[in-house]
Amino acid sequence: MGNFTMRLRQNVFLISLIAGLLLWLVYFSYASTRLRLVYFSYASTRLSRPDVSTTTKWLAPIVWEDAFDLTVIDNIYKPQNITVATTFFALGKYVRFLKDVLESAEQHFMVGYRVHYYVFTDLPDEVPTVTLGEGRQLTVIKTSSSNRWQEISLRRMEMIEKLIEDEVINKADYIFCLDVDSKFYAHWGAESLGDLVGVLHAWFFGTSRDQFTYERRPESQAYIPFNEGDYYYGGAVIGGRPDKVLKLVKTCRMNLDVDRANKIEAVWQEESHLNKYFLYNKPTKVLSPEYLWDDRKGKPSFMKVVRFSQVEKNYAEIRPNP
Ligand code: UD2
Repeated sequence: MGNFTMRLRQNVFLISLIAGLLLWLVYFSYASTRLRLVYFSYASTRLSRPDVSTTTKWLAPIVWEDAFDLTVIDNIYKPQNITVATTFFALGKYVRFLKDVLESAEQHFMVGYRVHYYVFTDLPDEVPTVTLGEGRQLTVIKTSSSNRWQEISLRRMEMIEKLIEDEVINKADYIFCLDVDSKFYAHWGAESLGDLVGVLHAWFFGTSRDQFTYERRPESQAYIPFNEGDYYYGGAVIGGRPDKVLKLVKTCRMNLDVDRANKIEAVWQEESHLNKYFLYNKPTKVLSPEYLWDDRKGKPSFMKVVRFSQVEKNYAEIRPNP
């Protein structure tokens, strides 16, 4: 009887030992696979752009090629069936830019997503017919022009404000407001979406803060002193959730109104007011200059891709005033 109990105990001990070892092996292989996965995803998304900064000081992403995984991003946004409103202003001779910008947008901009273009123009009959993909539509909004290009540019704020309040707030999930004298050259997709989105101006990327062309006169509502400022943002790209962009354009429009009453126009019109707004209301996502390059500019090594770029234009010929 004593022998039988001892053997039973030995067997139970051996079985427990083997089961424990097996469990430990299963756990070890699971944990190491996880570790490897975590390591590789870290290496492929975080370490692939050591040449540029991929976050701001307030930890907003700065979007660069090879710093995001589009498959993961599309898996987030595609099931949501989102609509992206997109505005272009084409007043006077700027109507000639519409064909290229719209055709190239159909090739590269938010492909696979619903897009609703809103084209503001004083020349509706000259809006070109562009074949739009599935889920994409275009609305023309007749708008009065001005004999000053500065006025045309800055009045976009109040017109976007009205458009969002009247329509976009109920119909779209995101909005982008883009300069029309531009062209898409490569993919621009859901990686650009965020609550409040700004773009780094190609000509000021990498320059010191003192060289930024912020409004420097304290009399203007757009005033930024020399010791302040994060980046110089381009006025050609504003984006985000409609309610966030509404707050931005409304604030800028009100500050433009105050400036007008005080007979002062900021050095870069609404772009100066936009820079002031972003200083105190930080964008939640910042697009690198890949999203606003300039055809006249060479391509430094950090620019792995040009997605959207200003086309060359003869300012004297195309603008209504010098
Ligand atoms: C810069 C900004 C622009 C705006 C402007 C303010 C960039 C790359 N560009 O561009 O966004 O902030 O400074 O001064 O950041 N427009 C017309 N008809 C006209 C004149 C202008 O439709 O006769 C519209 C058009 O949508 C154009 C926009 O206003 O894209 C801005 O005008 P611009 O491109 O001539 O201004 P620019 O190049 O100085």
